[in-house]
Amino acid sequence: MSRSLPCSRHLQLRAERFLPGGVDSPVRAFRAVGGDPPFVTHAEGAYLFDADGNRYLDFFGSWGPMVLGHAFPPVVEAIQAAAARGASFGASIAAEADLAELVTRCFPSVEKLRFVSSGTEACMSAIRLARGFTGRNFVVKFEGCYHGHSDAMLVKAGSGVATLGIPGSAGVPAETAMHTLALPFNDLEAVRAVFAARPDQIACVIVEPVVGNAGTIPPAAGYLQGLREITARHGALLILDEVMTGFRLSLGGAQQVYGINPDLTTLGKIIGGGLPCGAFGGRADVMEFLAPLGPVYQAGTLSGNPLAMAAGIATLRHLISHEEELYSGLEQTTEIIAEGVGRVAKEVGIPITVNRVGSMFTWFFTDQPVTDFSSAASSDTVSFGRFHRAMLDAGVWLPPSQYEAAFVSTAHGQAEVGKVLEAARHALA
Ligand code: KE4
Repeated sequence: MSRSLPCSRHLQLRAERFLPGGVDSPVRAFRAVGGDPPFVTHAEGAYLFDADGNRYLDFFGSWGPMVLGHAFPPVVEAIQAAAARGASFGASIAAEADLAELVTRCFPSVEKLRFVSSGTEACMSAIRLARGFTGRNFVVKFEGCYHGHSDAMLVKAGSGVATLGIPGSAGVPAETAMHTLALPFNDLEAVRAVFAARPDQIACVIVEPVVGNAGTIPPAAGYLQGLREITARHGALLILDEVMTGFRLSLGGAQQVYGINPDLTTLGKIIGGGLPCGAFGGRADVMEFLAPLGPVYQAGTLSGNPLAMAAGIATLRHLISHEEELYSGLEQTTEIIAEGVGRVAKEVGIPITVNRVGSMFTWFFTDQPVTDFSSAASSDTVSFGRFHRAMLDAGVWLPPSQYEAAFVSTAHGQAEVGKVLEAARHALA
């Protein structure tokens, strides 16, 4: 290894020989903020450690799963014990129903569910199920919401509200994109218009109940209730994509916080305790359209994987048994951090809009309120990139994009609050 290069730089160059961009998921490449991504060697609690011996306070938490912090002992022990019994069987195990029972206890709208290996699989499968159950082809999603990388979800808005979606990525055929209608978030009129334009043609509406993938954007008052009423009136299914918000905003996710009863829910991230796991579930009459009971096919070699089930069970058991103080603690710590940095920015004349729901938040570098993707896009991403780099140099690792949510874990305590506020004072000065 060349002495002059930092280890992470050397590892990046090596990774680029085998992996496009040196990464297995694009956002990790730091293209939106510039500079080299540190290579992590290990993590513990609220901290990540890189190949050059640097320690970072972690505010992206593996993009959501690590709500209990890294290497949480009960989860580590559960994974180790499961691994000693064999990693995967491709056969039924009791732990699948054990975790499913915990999920249905936390999400009363989920009468039946199926485990998959990622949030993408959960959303892709839920959409196929909605189309199979209703016999309709069109799907409504919202700009700025991300539901994984299946073709039907990599679509951007056509010119008008009811116009056909257009591919949002190379490799997505127009014939696929045309059945996805992308509307502005927090705009119920647009939803009413698209149902009026396409009566009896829309299978489902899928939405992040609190958007995390445009940065954090809460639903306007009455918005989610409006989606529920409109979809029910038109016989379309409402799918809440709670891959990020599930077990994050409360034990019952956003649907518990906002009192919404969706037809289907997708889950991921926290449900696997850091291991590959997703799930989709909801009304039993809809779920029973799935093979082997019904005509909608869906399958997966590692679905219900023993190690992922063990990690998820250990995680959910801890969240359930410490619910009250755990979620109020996350709320308080996150408010102090998110609003505290907002105040520091205001003191030095830098406009930042702070959007926060529970323990997910975003500092938007704009003086406008951020209520949908177009207002999020008014942010000064160059300033955000400079802020990100300055915070990283100060040992605070924020998600490397203005359009991502930051997360606080139960491992973030008073010392971590002091550290991030101090780092922000220097970074924003
Ligand atoms: P995965 O396939 O990445 O497990 O889940 C897709 C997904 C679905 N729904 C929501 C609401 C999500 O936030 C995600 C994944 N989120 C991104 C972070 N914004 C994953 C990080 C990445 O792409 O590397």
